[in-house]
Amino acid sequence: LPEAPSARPGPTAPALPPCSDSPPGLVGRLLIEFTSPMPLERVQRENPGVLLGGRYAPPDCTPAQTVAVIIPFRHREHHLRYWLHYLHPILRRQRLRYGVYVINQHGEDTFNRAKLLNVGFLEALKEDATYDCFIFSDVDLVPMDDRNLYRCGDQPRHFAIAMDKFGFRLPYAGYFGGVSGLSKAQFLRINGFPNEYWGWGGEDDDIFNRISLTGMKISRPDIRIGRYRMIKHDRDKHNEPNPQRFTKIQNTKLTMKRDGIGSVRYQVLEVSRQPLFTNITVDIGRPP
Ligand code: UDH
Repeated sequence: LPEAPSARPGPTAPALPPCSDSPPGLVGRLLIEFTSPMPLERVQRENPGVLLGGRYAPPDCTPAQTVAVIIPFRHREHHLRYWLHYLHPILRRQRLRYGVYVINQHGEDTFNRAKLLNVGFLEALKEDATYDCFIFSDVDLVPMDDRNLYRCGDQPRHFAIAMDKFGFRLPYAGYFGGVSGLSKAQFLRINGFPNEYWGWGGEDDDIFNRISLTGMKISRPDIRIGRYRMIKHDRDKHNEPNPQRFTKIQNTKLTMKRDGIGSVRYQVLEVSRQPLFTNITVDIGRPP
C-alpha cells in the first residue's frame, strides 16, 4: 500500500507532547442505557470536535497510534446512533487519533460479518495509510468503563470480555467476539479474517484459531473493566445461524492461508463522509 504524507505540524506549529499511556480525565464506570430516543442531530451537536467522516485527533498531545474503528453493518441505524453517542466522547477522553468506518453490506443476501471487517481494513487504509491499529466493533456493544482503552498492543486484544448478556463473564476461554483489536502487522500476520463464514457464528472462533496458530496470545483487560452493554435486539433477517460453522472452525489451519485479506473480493458502491462516521456501502457477493 502506498505511503501517505504524514501529517506533521508545519515549522511554525509547536510540536505537541506525546499522549500519556494513562490518559488524564477518564471517568471510569459509566451509566449506559438505551431507553431514551437518540436523534442524530443531538449526537452531532454534542460532538463538535469530531471532523467530517468521524475523524478526531486530540488537541493537546500526539498519540502513538492511529486507530481505525470498523463496524460491520446493515439496517441498524437505531443502534448506530447510540454507539456514536456513547463512543465518541469515550474515544476522545482516551486521547485517541481515530476514524470510524461503518461497512454497510449492500442488498439482502446472507450477512457476512468477517468479510465486511476485511473490507473495512482495506478501505480505511485507502483513506489514510497511517492507520496502524484496527478496532473491530459490533454496532450494538457499548463499553461500560472508559478505562477499557481502544488501542493496540503487542498481542491481539479482546475488549468485550464481560457482556451483560453473558452475565458479565467470558462465555468460554477462546471467545473473541464483539469487540477486538489488532495492529496492522498482527492482522496481516493472520492473513486477516475469513471471507467464507456466511450467516451468524463461527467467524470469531476462526479468528481466535488464526491468532493461536500463528503463535500469538490474546490480551484482555481486567474483568471489572471490560464490561459491556449490548442493545437488545431480535435476530436479524438474512443472518441465520450458519450450520457449517462447527466443521469450518476445525479447519482453520488449512483454510487460513488461502482465505483471508489476500483473497477478499468485493465492490465498493459508495463512500460517504457523514459528520460522525464514514459510510462505505459494499457489494460482498453471496454464499456459493
Ligand atoms: N449486523 C448488522 N446487521 C445485520 C446483522 C448483523 O449490522 O443484519 C452486525 C452488527 O454490527 C451486529 C453484528 O453484526 O452487532 C453481529 O451480529 P448480531 O448482533 O446478530 O450477533 P449477536 O451474536 O446476536 O449479537 C445474535 C442474534 C441474537 C438474537 C437474540 C434474540 N433474543
